[in-house]
Amino acid sequence: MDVNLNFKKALVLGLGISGLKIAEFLKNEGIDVIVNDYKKEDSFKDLIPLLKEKDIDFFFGDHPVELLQDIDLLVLSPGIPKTNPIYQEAIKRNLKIVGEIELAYWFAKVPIIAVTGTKGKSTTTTLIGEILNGAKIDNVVAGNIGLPFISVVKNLDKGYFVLEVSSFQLEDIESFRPYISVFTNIYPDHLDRYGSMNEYIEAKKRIFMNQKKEDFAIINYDQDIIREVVKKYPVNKLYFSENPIKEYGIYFDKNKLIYHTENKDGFIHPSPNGLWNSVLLKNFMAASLVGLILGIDEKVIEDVGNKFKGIPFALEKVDTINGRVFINDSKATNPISTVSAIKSINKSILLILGGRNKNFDFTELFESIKQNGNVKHVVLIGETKNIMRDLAKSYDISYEEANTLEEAVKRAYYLSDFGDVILFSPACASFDMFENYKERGKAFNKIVERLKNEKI
Ligand code: UMA
Repeated sequence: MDVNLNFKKALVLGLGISGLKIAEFLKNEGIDVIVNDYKKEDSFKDLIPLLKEKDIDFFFGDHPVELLQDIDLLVLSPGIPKTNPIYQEAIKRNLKIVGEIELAYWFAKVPIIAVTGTKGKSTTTTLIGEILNGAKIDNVVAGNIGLPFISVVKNLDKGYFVLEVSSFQLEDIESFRPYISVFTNIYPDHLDRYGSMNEYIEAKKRIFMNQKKEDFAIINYDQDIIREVVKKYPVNKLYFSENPIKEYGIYFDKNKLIYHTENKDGFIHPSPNGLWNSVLLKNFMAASLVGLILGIDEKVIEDVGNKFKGIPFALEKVDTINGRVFINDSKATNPISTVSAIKSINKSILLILGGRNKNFDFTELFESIKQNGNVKHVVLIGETKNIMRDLAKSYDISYEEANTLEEAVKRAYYLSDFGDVILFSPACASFDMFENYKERGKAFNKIVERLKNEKI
């Protein structure tokens, strides 16, 4: 659609990657812009020359309501909570308030496939992009995955946007209407922003709120709560499940994914080496349904499943050395993620654990390791070594300690047998030994590469 924004001056709250792209976009549309962030000016010294060059006004260090003077549009970055004083005042004044996703949506010329859920959003979004690529359908993958929608919304005239959308982003939509929505799952999360699980669900379910009967929703059948929530929307519903279902959708049965849609029934038979864990398989089921709705050939979908290695540092399959599979889950910066990683792997595991101590209680993690029974040994690194050593002892879990990640990987390799998985899922932040989880992940991959080349 051709849009003419009828606003004179916008206030953009938050100057992270979304805020900057929103401000630049609005400025290009001929609107005066002021950006406001509660961090001190010092944090933005590299950005200020760019803001000045683009004639974007700024105010840092606080969120004073006086900034609303002359403003007729307030745009929120996703990380701005609704307790923000400027937001509260703007509501009182009945000002137009939108989030980045809504603003971008006004300019989108192609249909949208939007993925939400607590876990697996990025993986599912990436898989959908890969399936569209495989079918040679134009697409751009963006959103919460790390690329603001607003920064690419003018890049496509045909094909699809494949967007990862967070609950934060969904809070501030109004007309945003995906052609296909995907709801991967829901677990307690962001409870610092939402007072209760109910509030969190309220935000997430907005993904369906503008969908019509010609649109599609792809839903996790195995969570009653999501099935219940989607019921009242007029959208076409397709489900994915670990067990046989009668409804339209896809399920896992005897190494095959059986699908049943309005137009077609059939199966997809991905190689177990490709989709090697149950979480990934479920994400793939959801992505496959998108492919099937769009009429993409099963073989193309299957091929994506067979080649997919996972997204970087999130249960990423790095390599196989002498029958040992090395998995990089550096993104697991809390115990819950590591528990979920262990549960998703149906093989014997050597687990590398530990990092910055963020005062987590690791009891549940060790309880889970004990109960699950598939972790045969843990190698401990980082600041949490002492706490984890005590827990390993008290749960009678075989463990040892290492001084560096490299030493840990070598020890795990040494202790492993053919067919084992060496899983690096630290359950902690990385800041004791690395700059961030990505650097930590890269370091792990390099160690595995060196190990393969027998340089260590
Ligand atoms: N800020 C304020 N006042 C506040 C809170 C924050 O001024 O009350 C400022 C901060 O000082 C900072 C800026 O706002 O300078 C950050 O804005 P933001 O938190 O909205 O983050 P962005 O950099 O714009 O990135 C956002 C998403 N971040 C969040 O939702 C927290 C990114 O998702 C997303 O990739 C990006 O937009 C592009 O769409 C990250 C994320 O953690 C990966 N998402 C959460 C998740 O996945 O669980 C929802």
